[in-house]
Amino acid sequence: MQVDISPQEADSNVRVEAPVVGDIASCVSAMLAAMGPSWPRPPAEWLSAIAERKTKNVAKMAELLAKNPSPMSFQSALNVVRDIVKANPDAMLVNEGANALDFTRSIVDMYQPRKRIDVGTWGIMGIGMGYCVAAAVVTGQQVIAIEGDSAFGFSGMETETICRYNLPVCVVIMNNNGVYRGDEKNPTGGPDPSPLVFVKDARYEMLMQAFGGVGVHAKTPDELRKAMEEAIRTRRPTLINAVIDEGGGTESGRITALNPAARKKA
Ligand SMILES: Cc1ncc(C[n+]2csc(CCOP(=O)(O)OP(=O)(O)O)c2C)c(N)n1
Ligand SMILES: [Mg+2]
Repeated sequence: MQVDISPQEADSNVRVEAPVVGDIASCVSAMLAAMGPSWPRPPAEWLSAIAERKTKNVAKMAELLAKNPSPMSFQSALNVVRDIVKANPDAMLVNEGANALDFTRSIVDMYQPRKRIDVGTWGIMGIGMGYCVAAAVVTGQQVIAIEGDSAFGFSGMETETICRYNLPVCVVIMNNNGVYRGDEKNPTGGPDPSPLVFVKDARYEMLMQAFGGVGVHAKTPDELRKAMEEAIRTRRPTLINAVIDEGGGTESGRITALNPAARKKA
């Protein structure tokens, strides 16, 4: 069963047996009303097993969010973003990347509908800066973009557009020096870097400074928090280069395992 506000989404990636089109709260209310009060409850054992797993996961995540490692982990940086979004529920949240996407999806809560725009089902990199420009112009609200460093690169020149129109956009780059992580080795043993890694410690914030916006190099959660608060207070175009542990990510979706040749080698 898939509940979606957009009918085109049903069957878009896997076959859906029961597409339900509508706002999810209205759909659930309608289903509950149709089921009536005599619907048998699921077994208590199953419900408590799920509750137990949930409590364990929440506790594990709370522990990771509270840690303060140097360099920052995705979790310690996103703990800050989570607080800032909570304090600014009217802001639009834009999100793209791999780990930078997956972790943000699971850590940063939303408080109002239609405030979150990300790469969607197909994970298309490059939408981020265009979304920022459009969201700022259409809504007039503050925009917060959480970007992987690779994802940002697909449309990073739009920082010029953001500055040209002086849009209230705060871009936070989760800079782990590459795609998934920044410590991959060239598998052929040659002198070139692995295709997954970028120039170490690239100073992306200078790109925003080049066009007259604010650029911040943030190495701690405190620096990140201060810079995000300042961006929202001033509504100035801002790019925060958040330095993340280059070994802290994983290959998103474990796609190598889907490659039959790679599986044979393993
Ligand atoms: C248009 C497009 N090209 C390529 C990809 C493949 N791809 C998926 S995620 C990703 C980048 C992930 O790196 P980054 O944004 O730095 O995220 P990280 O995992 O490092 O946080 C790429 C290139 C894609 N999804 N879309
Ligand atoms: Mg990255």
